Amino acid sequence: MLKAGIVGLPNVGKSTLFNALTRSRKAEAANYPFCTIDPNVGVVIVPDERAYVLKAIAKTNVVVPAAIEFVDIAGLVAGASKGEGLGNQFLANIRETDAIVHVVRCFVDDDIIHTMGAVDPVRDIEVISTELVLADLESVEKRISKTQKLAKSGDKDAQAELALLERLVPHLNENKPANILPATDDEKKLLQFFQLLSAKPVIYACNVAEGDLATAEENPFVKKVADFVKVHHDAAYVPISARIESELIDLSPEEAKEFLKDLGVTDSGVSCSSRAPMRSSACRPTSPPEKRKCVAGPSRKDGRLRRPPA
Ligand SMILES: Nc1nc2c(ncn2[C@@H]2O[C@H](COP(=O)(O)OP(=O)(O)OP(=O)(O)O)[C@@H](O)[C@H]2O)c(=O)[nH]1
Ligand SMILES: [Mg+2]
Repeated sequence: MLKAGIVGLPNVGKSTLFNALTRSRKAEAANYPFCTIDPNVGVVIVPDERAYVLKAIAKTNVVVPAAIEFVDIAGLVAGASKGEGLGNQFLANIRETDAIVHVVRCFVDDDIIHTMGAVDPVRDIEVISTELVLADLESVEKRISKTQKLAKSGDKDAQAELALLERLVPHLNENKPANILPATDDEKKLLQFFQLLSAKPVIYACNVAEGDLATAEENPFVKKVADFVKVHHDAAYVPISARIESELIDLSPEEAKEFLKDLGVTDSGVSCSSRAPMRSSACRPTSPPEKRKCVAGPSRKDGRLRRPPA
């Protein structure tokens, strides 16, 4: 199952979003930094109407929706890779995930503590991204010293590994995440094998104020994130209101739709966030209709994200 880590600065709404995604109140969400220490884990079935279209085409009654495990991780601060804040043990929680949902604060509310002062989502992205890149630089340097001996002995795999690691050093030193390093398909597989934090696909969840959800694309903070990720990171972004989404937990799907319609919103940001890591639905046409299944799952294009077995 695909595992996505919810990361970001402290007090930006990660646990609020986790509760909304998992339709639970499992995670404590409160107005103080480092409220979350141990990670909260929950499994979410991905809403994907395309699977039901395929179900009709394939004449089957069986639809297997995709599922994602979300992990709500403690807040990171500048210097985390060197042990600041809650330290670097939380980087290990991120290492275990396949994709990152990076929550950035795009709402102004003087009552909610911002650990860095004013709202500035691009600065926040850079702070977290730098920590991931610094942690990766350390792992790459350790791996280089381990691989060098084997590469010198003539081991072809070790030589390929070393060549990629040596390209990664200047790239990371320029504060660029590993996921934008130009690489061949084989090198991309190697990158996954290295388990680098900044090599993981990222979705930026722009947490906007309740009143801004309907017009989120015009929100100046969201615009800044959109412009920044287009140029500097190979990543998607989705505007959400973690607070509104968490208020939908107790409503039926029909009531939630009505509620969102009143706010001028057609689709929940939570549906988008959980769908985003999943890019395809698949039908298996080889079997007779009664044995066919519509299986939704992650895209095969990205080496790491695979469809679940039939
Ligand atoms: N006004 C407003 N407040 C929000 C929003 N989302 C979250 N909050 C509030 O921000 C505070 C922090 O939310 P959490 O979900 O606990 O934040 P977190 O990122 O998990 O924080 P840590 O676990 O401490 O890193 C809570 O008081 C939330 O109610 C929002 O969209 N608007
Ligand atoms: Mg939290």
